[in-house]
Amino acid sequence: MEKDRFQAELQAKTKQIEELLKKYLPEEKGYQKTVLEAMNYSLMAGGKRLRPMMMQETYRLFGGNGTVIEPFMAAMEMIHTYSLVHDDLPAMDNDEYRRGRKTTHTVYGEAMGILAGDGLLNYAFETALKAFEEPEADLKKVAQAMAVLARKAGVYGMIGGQTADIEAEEQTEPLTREQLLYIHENKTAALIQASMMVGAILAGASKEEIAQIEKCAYNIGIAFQIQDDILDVIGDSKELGKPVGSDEKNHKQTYVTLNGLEQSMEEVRVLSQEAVNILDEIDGDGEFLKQLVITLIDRRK
Ligand code: GRG
Repeated sequence: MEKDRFQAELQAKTKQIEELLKKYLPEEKGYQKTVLEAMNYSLMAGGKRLRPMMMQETYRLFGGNGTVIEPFMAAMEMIHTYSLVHDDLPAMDNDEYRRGRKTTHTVYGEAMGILAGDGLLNYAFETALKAFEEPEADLKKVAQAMAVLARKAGVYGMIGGQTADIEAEEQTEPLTREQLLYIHENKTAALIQASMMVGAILAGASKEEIAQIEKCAYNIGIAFQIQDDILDVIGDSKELGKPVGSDEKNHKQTYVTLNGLEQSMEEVRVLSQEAVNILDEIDGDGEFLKQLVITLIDRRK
């Protein structure tokens, strides 16, 4: 796909997702108004909206064309946003900036930061459950998609990865490759896997195809995290909307500190190409999705 057309499509799709998210935002009223404001503040702070985009594109790849995907797209961005809100808390990374603006706890206080994260996680499931109300909803598929969403976000997914990551920060001996891959697979790849798998499931993909997508999203997720670590070294804080150099400051072991910049960049290319090769095997229109994966190789933010 030609670069200009891809960029125009990317912008249009991002805008559509922003509109979709607005549709599902909770109303800021009642005695719990403050937490609702904090949830919406973090959710509407920008961000690339990659996960809902990948979900929708995978849904289309397998021929999906209904609205049943929409509540899941919004839910995925809510789960992703909650993880960022909690990750920024003083007890975790203690960050002041994210997505180019003050972090949620910096604006609303620590207690509200915790509650906004909790609120977003729970509201994500309340939102995803709305898929059952969509006219074309296939109950079994929606239930299967809910199960994937729940598992990949939980202790056998993202929360598990974050736990291992936090403990690894205290580890003085070098992390093993296996340990690092466990962290990357769960902390980062799990939500990308959930996004793409939910898209495939709701579009009616077969068991084998869902497994193919899980592997493809694994590659994308690991590549995405390595690139994130690369950007922490060579990125621009203005473009990123958050400070760089935090891994070095926190003496954090990453793929880059363990393998060097060159090898890390090469790994991002290889993993992304493998992901594209898997998408090539699937019959359907995967052009935009493939271009998106390629673009992420040298993303700057
Ligand atoms: C607190 C349970 C819990 C989990 C936190 C996701 C996470 C785990 C921590 C956030 C920090 C981090 C480096 C996560 C890895 C995934 C990642 C690179 C997230 C950033 O995703 P982008 O670049 O962010 O898609 P935007 O802002 O564009 O949505």
